[in-house]
Amino acid sequence: MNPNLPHSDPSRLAARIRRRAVEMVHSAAASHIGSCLSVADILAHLYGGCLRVDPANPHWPDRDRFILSKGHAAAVLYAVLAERGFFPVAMLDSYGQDDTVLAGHCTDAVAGVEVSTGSLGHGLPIGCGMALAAKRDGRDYRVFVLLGDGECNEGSVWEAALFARQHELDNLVAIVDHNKLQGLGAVDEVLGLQPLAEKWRAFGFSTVEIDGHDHGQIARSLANVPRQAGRPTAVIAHTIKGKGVSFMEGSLAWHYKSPDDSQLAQAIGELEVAL
Ligand SMILES: Cc1ncc(C[n+]2csc(CCOP(=O)(O)OP(=O)(O)O)c2C)c(N)n1
Repeated sequence: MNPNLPHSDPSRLAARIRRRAVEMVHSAAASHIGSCLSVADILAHLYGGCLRVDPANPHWPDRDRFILSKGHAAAVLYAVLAERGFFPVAMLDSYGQDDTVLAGHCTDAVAGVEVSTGSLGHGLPIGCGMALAAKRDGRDYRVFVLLGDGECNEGSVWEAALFARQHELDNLVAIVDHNKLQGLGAVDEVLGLQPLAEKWRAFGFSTVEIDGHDHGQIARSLANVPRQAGRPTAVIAHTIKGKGVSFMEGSLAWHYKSPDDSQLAQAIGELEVAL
């Protein structure tokens, strides 16, 4: 890899997409910045080298598929796609504005976005279909689905998990962004999921728990897929909602709040990355 490209260094790429997401959400006066920041490190690894994708040919049939099932974190996905060269970074300025394709929830009108998401609970079922299609077509692409932990309250997630094991979809990886908060409260209080990793194991997934902000652990967890022949993989990534901006970290309010001008300045200062 060329070390001068931002995607060659996942920690640098993560910082850049955090900053871009904060700026986008600020200028659009939009929500979900906490949800964006918790997955920035994971996205930086996926698009920094893990995924087999070609930005010049986003519909390449043998590409790995990625679905951001928690589609409300669209800003940070658009940021990483732009950094990776799927479309010009200047387009990010239109996020959340009138007449843009960069809608507040993921839309497949954007180059590199596989599936429009935002209604929670749909990404894993769709990912199962893609993974099954790969098997039936004799193709070796993998399918990665990033879900929220609150999203795991949706029954469709667990129906899809049953399906994945039954069909031995070892080309499927479910990554759960386990930031312990959802929109209106703590996951444990709204509808608890513990023991979460044990549940995925019980559903037949080869399951690993990681620190979702530790670059070594993220890289290792994504490097060897499948972990076990015949079994889908689950990566339970322990994360912090709002990670990287002190006053947003672990704060429920930043699910919906948008930073004002002085909060934007403080966030940019803390992220310590020039664009
Ligand atoms: C089917 C459905 N129900 C409700 C919502 C509203 N909603 C948007 S984000 C959110 C919380 C999601 O929490 P989590 O999956 O933990 O993601 P996080 O924001 O913490 O990353 C909810 C309930 C939705 N988008 N879709």
